[in-house]
Amino acid sequence: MTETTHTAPDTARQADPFPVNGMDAVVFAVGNAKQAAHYYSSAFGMKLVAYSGPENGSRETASYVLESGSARFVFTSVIKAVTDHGRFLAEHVAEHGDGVVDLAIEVPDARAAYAYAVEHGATGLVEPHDVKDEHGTVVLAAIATYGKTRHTLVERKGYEGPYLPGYAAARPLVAAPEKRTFQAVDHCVGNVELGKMNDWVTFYNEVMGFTNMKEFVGDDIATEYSALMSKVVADGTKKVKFPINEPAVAKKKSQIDEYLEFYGGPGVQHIALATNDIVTTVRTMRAAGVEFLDVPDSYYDTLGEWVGDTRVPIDVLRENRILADRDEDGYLLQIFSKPVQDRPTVFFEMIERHGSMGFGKGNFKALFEAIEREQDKRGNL
Ligand code: TYF
Ligand code: FE
Repeated sequence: MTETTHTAPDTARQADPFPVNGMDAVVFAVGNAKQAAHYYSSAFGMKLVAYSGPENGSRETASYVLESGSARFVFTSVIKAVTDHGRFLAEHVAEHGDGVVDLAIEVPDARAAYAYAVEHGATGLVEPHDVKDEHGTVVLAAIATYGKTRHTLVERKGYEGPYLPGYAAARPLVAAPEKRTFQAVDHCVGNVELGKMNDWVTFYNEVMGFTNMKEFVGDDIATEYSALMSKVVADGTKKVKFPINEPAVAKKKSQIDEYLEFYGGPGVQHIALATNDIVTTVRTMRAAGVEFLDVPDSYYDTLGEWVGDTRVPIDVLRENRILADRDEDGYLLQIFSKPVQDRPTVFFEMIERHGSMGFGKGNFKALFEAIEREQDKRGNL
């Protein structure tokens, strides 16, 4: 974790209206957190580090905290709802299936961040407050974003416990993979309703001072093949990147409409995870049963003509169905999982960046056609 001091802020930080340290955690509400913790351990190579449940004083919920590098996922299930929080989580799972309830952001000053956000139009959900245990004190606050998703603002103040007060350290569930499967959250994507993308982009501009990245999928491309529009906002240091998608009208039902229908409203669509060895990552995850989207072989027949030299030879990309894209800053390698629950909602992206700050625009056609083939299998014609 990066150390921040209040005494000697650098100029970039002074200029940043909403400084962030990075993503703190992606929090999922799920039907069976015990089994989710096992899946993300065995298939995503994550390590269980903390637990909160009836054994240590949490009678209402069980939560498992898993890490891989700087990435942290929390899986929470309701054991017996007794408070509004428990009822919220139980209803969330009933209505949306397994999904993301919180994209928690680590900030150097949660009180300042919350005040700035609320002054600039955010809906406050939890007022800033101290939470402490024998490992130290954290400050937590929360604001609402699209759908029922929230951003908890986490100020860690050098907190030394395994996650947050109330959590006890836990032992890994499975043996660690030989090589770390991924090391960070690269970006978190939200799907919002038709016509709402720009409102949410403006929300992040105003409420968090996030700026727009150049990656943009406009109408022209949307109507041709992609059936979605997308814009990306990021914090001043580009550590937190949030693409926002909305459906576009096309020949077939948009993949974003399919998500909105089955999720029951706006929410997190995919989490991209950064790896520095995507080939090993994909081989390991496939061997553990994770399914990835396939692209036609013809994608690889022409890839070499435009993508230039990549660390991984094209025949190895082909063998593993990994996509590649290049822009003026460099290139990236990426692959997309199929949805990781029965509903066609949340999925993952694995991404290896070499200079490129993009999101794989050159792959959108091949990728979206692959997604549409999956939609067709589900009878969505
Ligand atoms: O995050 C992104 O923008 C890329 C591209 O349904 C993308 O990963 C966009 C929409 C989508 C799948 C991938
Ligand atoms: Fe992505």
